[in-house]
Amino acid sequence: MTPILTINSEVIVSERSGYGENGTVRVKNPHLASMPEDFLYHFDLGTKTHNLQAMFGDVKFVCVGGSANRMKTFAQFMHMELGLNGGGGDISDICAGTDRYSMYKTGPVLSISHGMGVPSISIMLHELIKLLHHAKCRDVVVIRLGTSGGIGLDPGTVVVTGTAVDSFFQPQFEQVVLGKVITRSTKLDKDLAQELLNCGREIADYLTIIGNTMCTYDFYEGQGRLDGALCSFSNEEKLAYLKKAHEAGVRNIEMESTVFAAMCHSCDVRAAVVCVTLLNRFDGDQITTPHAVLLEYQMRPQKLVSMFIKKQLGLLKYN
Ligand code: R2B
Ligand code: URA
Repeated sequence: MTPILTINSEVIVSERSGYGENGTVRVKNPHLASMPEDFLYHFDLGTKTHNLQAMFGDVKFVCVGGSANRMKTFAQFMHMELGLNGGGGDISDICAGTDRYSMYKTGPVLSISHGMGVPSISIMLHELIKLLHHAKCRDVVVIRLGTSGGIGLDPGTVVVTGTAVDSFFQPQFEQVVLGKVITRSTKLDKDLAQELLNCGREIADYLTIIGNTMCTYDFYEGQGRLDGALCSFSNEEKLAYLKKAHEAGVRNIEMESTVFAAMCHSCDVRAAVVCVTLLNRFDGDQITTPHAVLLEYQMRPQKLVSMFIKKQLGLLKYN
């Protein structure tokens, strides 16, 4: 492993050491190979109890998002878009044995919910990456579809993340491991982001841009909101921080992108983040937009990603 940076704690290492064999997903854990069984507890799936290769070996696109309902809607939408609805029947939750996450599969597309925040998505990603590894999936793309607060953008704008940054606007994710801070790079796949942007540009109904996404550990004070149960700063301080974020290229704020980018990058998985903005944080903190409008906003990343998948599968032409 090659040291790449040192930031106020431990040496930071680049764990990227080339692609897995034949485009397979790498796990970076020497202990896994000697385990007689790997049970993915939060998915209620295991290497002894399930034939993971038969169930998931053909997966090419994994789409993840916070809400279980939204990811079910996405799976049903993709099922239609891929012309698979003739097969009939409802798409069932593969993780029905647990209520931690929901998972749906339609053709080569897996749709999984990850809950809110870094700890929740990180648990899901550990198990997802191992699942893709055990299933011997190849050339998989993982995309997070989400909601966010915009900075200087009209509500409803779709932001494809260029770089995921932390609350100090740094492209890194810090994790405490055995009492020490480990820092990982949050590099995302630039070509994939560009391809997604191109799809967004073909959809004329709303604006799609590439911008930096700031990931925070909290929705309220952590995102500079004045309307939480606690608030330790003034309106002026809040606006100054948001202005600084904007100057650093941040165009939206959400709560999962840094760990998502860091884990995918470390395991050689091509990854992207596509989030719609629900409000412009320069104008306020509360989300009071009518439910129907929010639902339409949430479909925007789904439509964009559906277009991308269909192009990749040759079901739609590239312009
Ligand atoms: C966006 O929206 C959620 C908070 O409302 C959080 O999961 C995120 O990243
Ligand atoms: N999600 C967030 O994390 N922040 C917002 O402002 C809106 C959605």
